[in-house]
Amino acid sequence: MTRLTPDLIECVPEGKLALDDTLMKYTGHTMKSMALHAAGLPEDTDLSGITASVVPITSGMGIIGGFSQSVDAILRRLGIRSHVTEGTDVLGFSKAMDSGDDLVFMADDSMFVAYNVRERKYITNFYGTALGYATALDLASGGIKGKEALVIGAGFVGSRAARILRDMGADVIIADKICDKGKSVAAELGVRYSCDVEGTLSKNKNVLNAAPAIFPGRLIAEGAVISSPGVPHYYDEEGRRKASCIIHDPLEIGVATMATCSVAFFHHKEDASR
Ligand code: PYL
Repeated sequence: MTRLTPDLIECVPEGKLALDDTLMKYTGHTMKSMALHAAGLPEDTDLSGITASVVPITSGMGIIGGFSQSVDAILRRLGIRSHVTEGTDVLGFSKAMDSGDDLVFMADDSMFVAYNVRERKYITNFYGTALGYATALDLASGGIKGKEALVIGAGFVGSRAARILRDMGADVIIADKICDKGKSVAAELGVRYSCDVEGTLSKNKNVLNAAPAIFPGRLIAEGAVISSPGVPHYYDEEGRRKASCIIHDPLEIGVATMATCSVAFFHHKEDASR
């Protein structure tokens, strides 16, 4: 998992990334409606009755400047009544409990969770990001069911995205530069795998790039739909020209989908996978 840096998220609180414009153009949804759709909730669900605390966590490599504020801003953009706790770590968590808030968001160096206090269930950012970007690929591709979908990266997000796309009915191929990693995830999921990341990428028009890797435009298939949560994120001019769309943001789609999946626990009692 690539650790975010303040420069990557500095635009998030003001919503300057124009993510909604990109998503509306390629998926017909806003970030909010796509996240609600991903979680199986009505796209006009009113989230203003939901409260959330965001707890800054100082452990390990410590606070990322702007991280809690970005998460808070994304939740507010969904209509959730959110705030960043005054205290950090356990003090912050205790204040979140005392506030009676419905959801608690907190991240250390290894895990970022949204905890639904009343249902006592959590959603990870790995799952929220995988579901959010798989949903974006499904929508932007005009429906991924019955189509080939390449997942690059068999890590925490890629392996979950491959499972989700498989369950959406896609013909999934998973490719990782560490061949055995892709092979074992493919075996677990019952999908195909490839050890030739670049060769497979150049042949696929529906791609979810969950790898911390940059691919030259010569490898991008003409008209490719690229759903790209991976950080660092960069496509050269040739890649941007050849792709029919490239969907990326540093934090928003993952956090928004974590939030809607956490809210969905109030509606569906079954556990979402994490
Ligand atoms: C959740 C992000 C998405 C990509 N990489 C993950 C990351 O950077 N995780 C570390 C988050 C640390 C947050 C810090 C704070 O400010 O509370 N503990």
